[in-house]
Amino acid sequence: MRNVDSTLHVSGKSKYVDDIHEIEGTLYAIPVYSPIAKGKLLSLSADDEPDLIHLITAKDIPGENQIGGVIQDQELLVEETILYIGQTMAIILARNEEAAKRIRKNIKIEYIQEEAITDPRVAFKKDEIIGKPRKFVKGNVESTWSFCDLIIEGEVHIPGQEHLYLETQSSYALPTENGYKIYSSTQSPTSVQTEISNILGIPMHHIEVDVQRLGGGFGGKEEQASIFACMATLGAYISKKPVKLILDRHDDLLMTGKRHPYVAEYKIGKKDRKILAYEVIFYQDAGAVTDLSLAVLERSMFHFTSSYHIPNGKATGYSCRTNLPPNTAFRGFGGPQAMFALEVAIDNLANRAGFNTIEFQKENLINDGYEFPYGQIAKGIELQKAVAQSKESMLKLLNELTTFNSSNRYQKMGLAMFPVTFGISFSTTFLNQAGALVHIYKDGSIGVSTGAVEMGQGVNTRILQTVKQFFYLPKELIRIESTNTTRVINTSPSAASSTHDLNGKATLNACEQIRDRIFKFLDPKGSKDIRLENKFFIIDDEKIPWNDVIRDCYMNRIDLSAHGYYSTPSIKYNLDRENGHPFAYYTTGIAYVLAKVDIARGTYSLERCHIVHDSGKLLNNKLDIGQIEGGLAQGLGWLLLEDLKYSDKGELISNSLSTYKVPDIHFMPETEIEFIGSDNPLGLMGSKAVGEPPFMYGIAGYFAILNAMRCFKKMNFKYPVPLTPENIFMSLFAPSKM
Ligand code: LUZ
Ligand code: MOS
Repeated sequence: MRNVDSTLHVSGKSKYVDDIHEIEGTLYAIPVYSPIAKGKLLSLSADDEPDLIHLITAKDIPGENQIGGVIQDQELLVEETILYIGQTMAIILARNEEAAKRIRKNIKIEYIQEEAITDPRVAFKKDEIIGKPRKFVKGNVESTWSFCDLIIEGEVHIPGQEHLYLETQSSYALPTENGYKIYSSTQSPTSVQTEISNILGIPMHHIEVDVQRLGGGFGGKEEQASIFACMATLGAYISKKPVKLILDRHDDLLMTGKRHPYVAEYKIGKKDRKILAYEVIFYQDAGAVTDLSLAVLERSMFHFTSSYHIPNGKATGYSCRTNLPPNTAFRGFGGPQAMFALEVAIDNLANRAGFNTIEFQKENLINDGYEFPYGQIAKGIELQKAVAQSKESMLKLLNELTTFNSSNRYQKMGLAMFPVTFGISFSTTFLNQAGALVHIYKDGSIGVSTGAVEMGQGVNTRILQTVKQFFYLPKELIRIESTNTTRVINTSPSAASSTHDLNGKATLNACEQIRDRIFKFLDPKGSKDIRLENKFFIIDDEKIPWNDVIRDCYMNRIDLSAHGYYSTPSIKYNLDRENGHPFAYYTTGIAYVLAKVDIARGTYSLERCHIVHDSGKLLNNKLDIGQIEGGLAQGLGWLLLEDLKYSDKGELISNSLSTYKVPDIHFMPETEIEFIGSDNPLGLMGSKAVGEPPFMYGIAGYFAILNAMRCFKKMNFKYPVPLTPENIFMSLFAPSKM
């Protein structure tokens, strides 16, 4: 089935926050943010002018000037202490956007500037650490080093990444009779509701948050959308008028946090052809406040052994406070950083040993039964199957490479493989719950509400399909409603690749309740054989149309509406012992990328990509392919193109799309995707979560290029990121300057 939104999207009819019809008298809010990364705010003032309704500062906040979903350590508006460039100090409330921007230009700010920290290891040395350090141990690395025949140590600089959702942070807040209704471009309607409740000092039931869809989220709207929704609602509280706040691209790039950059220090050792021990220290650049950094770091810890059999492993993780915008969730959520660190270590080790890296990788993959350092036993790991299934394709790629490289001196091809094992569930156990509300109207049509937010990933299509298959109905009879906090409450963010599992299963639970009531009405004694089939109920041998049965149920006062609920069974985690079963299951797969580098110029093209991916029982292969291709593009962009740069004053230098390059269609390799198709009872209709895992296939692109460079010149690289033509060229011809 096609994505139900596709026709709306291509015809321009999909509604985003900025498309909502504005109520007359709507005011416009824009943030005034700090131009310095650290210091003290002394004063702030705006010229009087008729279009300025109010300059909102911390003093105007009726509740607590505190936000933060995990740790409340962030002021919505700076009172005195400035922590990063882009931090909001005040909000201009004006009659329109133009006026708001004009007023902002003339704002007078007085401050005292202090020296900023922009390097996580400098923060670490100054003891600027958020939360408790994490330590995961398996076996005993210390006593194993002496058994190794080769040990390598090094450090990896792992880059951050801008989300670049097409729709910038957006909210529209309307005062209602007894509270507020907020349209927000958020992955987490309940977080928006919670934060506003705190800022305004009013209970949650006075706040209604509604989300139709997002123009992309990628994690950037899991936590940080709340900030902007709070600002708009604060404006509505002060003015008693509807208030709109839509960031322009420049403000959005500057104010919002990114994927966390990490520095990783590693040591890895092997004996013969087996990895014996791996030790890593992660210095996470959290930015200035906690945001989701500790949860992101936790996922890095869970994935520090990636897809590899590490008999002795040790990881230490520090979340380091710097004076950059608070870094936040981003597709993969700390997983990519940890996996890239280990992949660099393995690549380095294999190359020093003179091994074929792909062979070495394959010989060290995990299987079912492997115990992860946090105690969960691997199950449903299909890596070996993926290797076997891709054998011929891989030989074809190798053949193409060999032929090309033997006849070209200054252009070289390189091939690399990357295996993905990604744990599915929120690592924060309590978030693994969801609700749904299913209505069957008396004409037989169905309305479904869940906590799931549609952000382009196709969750509405999957839920629609689930209901369609459950009741054997055509898709026209089913409508997926907006996500609204008065219909489905206490929603977890649409995140962690788990949205359709959790919300789909809650929907099924509601459907089952209604079906059972209908069946009981049709057959009170339970003696008949009842089935559903193509818009009909089959009762013994009698066929009654769906609509007739529904009307009959209504006339006989049968409740045709149900609230459904789902919470993932069997997951648990003990933080003190760093041990448990945090994930419902794992999504696995492997990717090969073939790249071609023009040695003399440093330019390259990604030629081909072959992916074997386990999506469980396929629920919708088009959506899955969309997620895999999109994830791959984003992962390739992360390590190859996207050069996120801050100055040592904490100022974003790559602050526009002329200085921050993202992949386009021409950048992408020709991609073939094969599925494995295992069964997975913990996924929706036997499927497996697919949102985040494919992001990490992009790592194969990075090593494909390095391997092409090595085909020209045998050398040890310093693993530059991103692997731009400049960096390739310098690595080859001026390595000492890298
Ligand atoms: N958000 C979260 C996530 O709160 N916990 C997680 O484990 C997670 N994983 C991926 C993406 N978002
Ligand atoms: Mo996410 S990084 O699953 O919002």
